[in-house]
Amino acid sequence: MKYKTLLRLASAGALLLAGALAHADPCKLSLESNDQMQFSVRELIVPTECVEVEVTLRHAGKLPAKTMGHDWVLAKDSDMSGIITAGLAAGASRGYLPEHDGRIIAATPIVGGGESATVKFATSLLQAGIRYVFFCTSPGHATVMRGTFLFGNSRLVRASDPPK
Ligand SMILES: [Cu+2]
Repeated sequence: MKYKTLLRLASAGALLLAGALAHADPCKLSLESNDQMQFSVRELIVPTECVEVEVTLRHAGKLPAKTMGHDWVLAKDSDMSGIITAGLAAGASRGYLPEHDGRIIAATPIVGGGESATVKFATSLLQAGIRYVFFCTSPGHATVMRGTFLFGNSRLVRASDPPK
């Protein structure tokens, strides 16, 4: 009796897993931010097969954009501090993002608690093997709200696999 129940549970679990995998599109990424000034991931990886990437940033917190707003900005490592400085100069009314700044590869608008925003961009803007960074341009946030964005870096993907 007990054994049978266990079997049924196991097959239900397998079905759920298969469903999740079938829906997972490696070209569509999502991450969360919160009231503690954090992103939910430190690294995002996109396979080189993706022609277009879609990134969705969700704010899982409760604080409004005015006090704890977050955005998701993608750029080259070497451009990050320049973009943040220009974003500060642009100010809150422009969402702490400089307008028409060629250094910005992709950016979402700023979101507050309970909101989300999505940005789509072509991977033709990216070079394989270059280390990109993503970060938040709200004042002071990028010191903690930042991570690495990799476009098809299989060597690094393998390095994170469990050792055999
Ligand atoms: Cu932020």
